[in-house]
Amino acid sequence: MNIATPPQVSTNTLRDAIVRHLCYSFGREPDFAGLEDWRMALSYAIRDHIADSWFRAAGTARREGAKRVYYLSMEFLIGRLLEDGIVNLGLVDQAREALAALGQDYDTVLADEPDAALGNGGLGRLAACFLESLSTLGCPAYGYGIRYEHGLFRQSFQGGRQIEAPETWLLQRHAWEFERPEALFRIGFGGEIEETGGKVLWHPAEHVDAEAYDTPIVGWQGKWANTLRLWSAKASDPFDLPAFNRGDFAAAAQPEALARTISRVLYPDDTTEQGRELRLKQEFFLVAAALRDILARFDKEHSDIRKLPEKVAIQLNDTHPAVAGPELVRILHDERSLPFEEAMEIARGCLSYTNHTLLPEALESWGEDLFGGLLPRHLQIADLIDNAHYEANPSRTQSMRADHQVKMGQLSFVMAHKVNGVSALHTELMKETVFSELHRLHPERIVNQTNGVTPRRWLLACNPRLSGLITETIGDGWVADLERLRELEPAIEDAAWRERFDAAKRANKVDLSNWMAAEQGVSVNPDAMFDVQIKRMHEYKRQHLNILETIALWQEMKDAPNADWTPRVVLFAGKAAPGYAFAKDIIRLINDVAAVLNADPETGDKLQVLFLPNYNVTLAERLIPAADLSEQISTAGKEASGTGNMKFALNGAMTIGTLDGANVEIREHVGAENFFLFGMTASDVTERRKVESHAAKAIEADPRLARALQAVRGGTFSPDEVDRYTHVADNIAGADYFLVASDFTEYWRASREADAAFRDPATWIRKAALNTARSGWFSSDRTIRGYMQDIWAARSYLSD
Ligand code: F58
Repeated sequence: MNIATPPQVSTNTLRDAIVRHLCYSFGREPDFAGLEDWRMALSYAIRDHIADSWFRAAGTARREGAKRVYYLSMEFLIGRLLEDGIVNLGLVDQAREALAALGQDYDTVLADEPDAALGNGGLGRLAACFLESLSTLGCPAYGYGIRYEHGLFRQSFQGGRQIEAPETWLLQRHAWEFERPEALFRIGFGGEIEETGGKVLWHPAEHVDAEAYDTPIVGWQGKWANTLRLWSAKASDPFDLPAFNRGDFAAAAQPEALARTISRVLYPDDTTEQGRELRLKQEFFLVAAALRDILARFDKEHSDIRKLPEKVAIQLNDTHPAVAGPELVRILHDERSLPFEEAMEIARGCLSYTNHTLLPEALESWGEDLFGGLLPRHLQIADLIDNAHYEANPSRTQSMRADHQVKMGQLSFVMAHKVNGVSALHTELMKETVFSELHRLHPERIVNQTNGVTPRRWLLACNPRLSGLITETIGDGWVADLERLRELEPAIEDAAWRERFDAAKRANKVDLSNWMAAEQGVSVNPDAMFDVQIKRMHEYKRQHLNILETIALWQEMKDAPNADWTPRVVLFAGKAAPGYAFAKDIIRLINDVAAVLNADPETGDKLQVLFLPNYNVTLAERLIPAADLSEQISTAGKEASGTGNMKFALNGAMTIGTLDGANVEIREHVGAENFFLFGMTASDVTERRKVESHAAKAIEADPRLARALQAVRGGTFSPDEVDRYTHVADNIAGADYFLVASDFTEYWRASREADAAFRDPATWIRKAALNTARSGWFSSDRTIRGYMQDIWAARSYLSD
């Protein structure tokens, strides 16, 4: 099947389309148009081309009766879409020129788009990269998620403390979605089970409607586009007329308000118990709507439900959509009358599950009262699944239904034909820890699919200087075949080429410095090493290790201010879950340290610290191309993969990191000599935890660490409240579960190695460039090919 590349679009054609949309889609004459009008008009002009490719792709999939991949995820962290669309259609020059001809600045117009933050972090961003790769590869697929009215909260700082405000991406006009009032499903909750004549019927007590909104996601060169279908909750019976007639207007509007709560807000990764019921409702809402939609599409094209696994692959993005197992069995058994065993087999043939964490607190489990109250039939089915699994595997000792809980990880495992981890190390640890028994019983089920990132957004679009240089050197084949970056290696041996590589990095750093001066009022030295840690705030990610080392460095600088220090700008960004007090304290500590260090006349030109507020996809796109050093310093065994680590390496930053997650594979690819390794391995970590007073011993052995901790404890950074950080120092010196103290000395050593390397630009630039040249394997195209082959048995409908 050959799908033609879309026709080339000239600047004039695009300009006319923009004006046409401005006038006739938005009713605005060019002379009176504001920035948002221009952004919307350009988006619509681009969207027209995406839609053409979308229709062609859907037509091909229908005609061919193609197997579809369905990616079920509670999160899609898509960020802005306009630049993505323009870049993938190859229309950057035309769009820039068309806008210029209309008196508008391309970058300003693009920057007007809200950043859709429908995700917490890596898991949600991975889902977005996967959609783009699925389209690039021409694999027929749908992403299914929830159309949250409010995405991840907006973060600001007051007195250094995190303040959360609601995120309102839908308040600005959004160009990309198509409302589908005809794709509407009624979703039930609660109620009773009735057993009559050997049949079981579920009579829910409460109903909510799920309405679809479709966003096309276009792949590289516009050859294919898939659909992101997000569900919005509406009241089945929106208006209580009797209440209105009684004059009780608040009660009359209540059904609508209650129903909408389900898709009102994205759950932040939180440690609190509150709102657990609503979260489960959201999960079932997504799953039930998606499965009904999937089956409706299947029924249109095929008649034998037993063929479902041949035509439908459903990927569960973590356990959040795990109730898809029982729900699919319920539909097949209760509604379509298949025998229970067969229903289970068919469901398993369709389902597969990705695990993203081994942290015990993040493995979902639901109390049976809550679960059974909301989903009474699903609780029964979970028991039936568990019993069937036990009967088939009598040596089993652990049940997914122990302790009055429904354990979603185990349920997902049992209901999936494949279960995957997201890096080689993580997958091995899955086999050894959380899923050890299930792995023994089903040794063929766990497979690895190391994460990847889309090179279109994370190199081509976000770093035009570097991607321009790459294309000039090796042509543009790398964009769809990222491993071709290896072809850069001969050029890297050429000093003149290295200078150009360095000039691109330096210009990116100047851009970032200017932006920080304008936005944060802080001016930094663009010749300093830009040392960047950007990710969710979590103890296992150890931002506190980074700030402790920075404090120790500052103290040494003050001891010898005239020594030959490598100037550093230490940049942080990341949000803490609103209920995660310790993570919020670390943010405040970093801000307090920044205030003291940045004001120190003795060291201010050599060491600066900045915590940039409201980390999101757009900020990542700004920071990553400008980074010299990428901080990937999690406690070994805790970071499932990481994907930021890949983006940095791809953009020519060196990593300082532990042997955790995909760092292990990044180091193997870029070469050990081009990676600053430090710290304990996952098995060292297990051993070290057994050592009595391990933190105290580490502190005793390292006076630098002792002094830095003392400064934190003694109020050096909180003179107005001396004991503000006592508990942080106590934590590190005490239980120190994440082994900050025990890894400190090695981290310090590796940081000084990085300093020394940075002082030798010729060597540094070569190493940085080799990181780019050897990161091609971390493309999400490679990851998706792996899923297509090993998990989904899905194929591409493109051939070139
Ligand atoms: C992340 N998980 C992993 N979870 O931490 C990271 O190592 C990995 O690279 C990435 O997934 C992709 O595989 C993650 O982002 C969440 O954000 C959850 C969202 C729902 C609540 C619990 C956290």
